Amino acid sequence: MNKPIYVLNGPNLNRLGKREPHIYGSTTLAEVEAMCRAAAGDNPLEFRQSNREYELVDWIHEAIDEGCAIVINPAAYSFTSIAILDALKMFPGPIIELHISNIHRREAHYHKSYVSLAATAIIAGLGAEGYPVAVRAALKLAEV
Ligand code: CA2
Repeated sequence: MNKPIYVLNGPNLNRLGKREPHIYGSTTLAEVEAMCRAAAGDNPLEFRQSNREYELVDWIHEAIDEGCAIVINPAAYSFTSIAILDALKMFPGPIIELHISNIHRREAHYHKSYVSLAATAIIAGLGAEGYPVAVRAALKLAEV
C-alpha cells in the first residue's frame, strides 16, 4: 500500500460554504474532502482540518513519518506561523500550498505567506476546484 497524501486545512475552513460565498464559494469542506478522495483514486488520503496551530504542526510531523505528499491550506496561519513553516521544511516530499481565493488580489496582509517559503508549488484562486488539482499534482510529484 502507498503512503497516504495528507490534505491539511487551517482555521475557519470548517465553516466553508456557510459564510462569504462571494470569496470562498458555496462548496462545504465535506464536499471538498469528497473531491480530494475522488482525485486520489486508490491512493490513501488523510483529510483533516483544525483551528489549532499545534495540531497542524503535529499532523505535519505525522506526514513526515508516514506521508508521501502534503496539500495544505493553512488559511490565516499562512501569514503568521513560523512553527508551521519550520515543520514543513522537515518534510522531504512535495508540498502544495493551496488557497481557495487568489490571495494576491486581496488586502496586503494576505500577500506574504511564510508557508510559500517551504512549498514546492502554490495554487490560489481556483476555488474549491484547486483541491483536486493539487491532489493530482502532489501525487504526480511524489511519483506514486
Ligand atoms: O483562500 C483561502 O483558501 C484562504 O487560505 C482562506 C483564509 C484566508 O485567511 C487566506 O487568506 C486565504 C480564510 C479562511 C476563512 O474561512 C472561511 C470559511 C468560510 C467562510 C468564511 C471564511
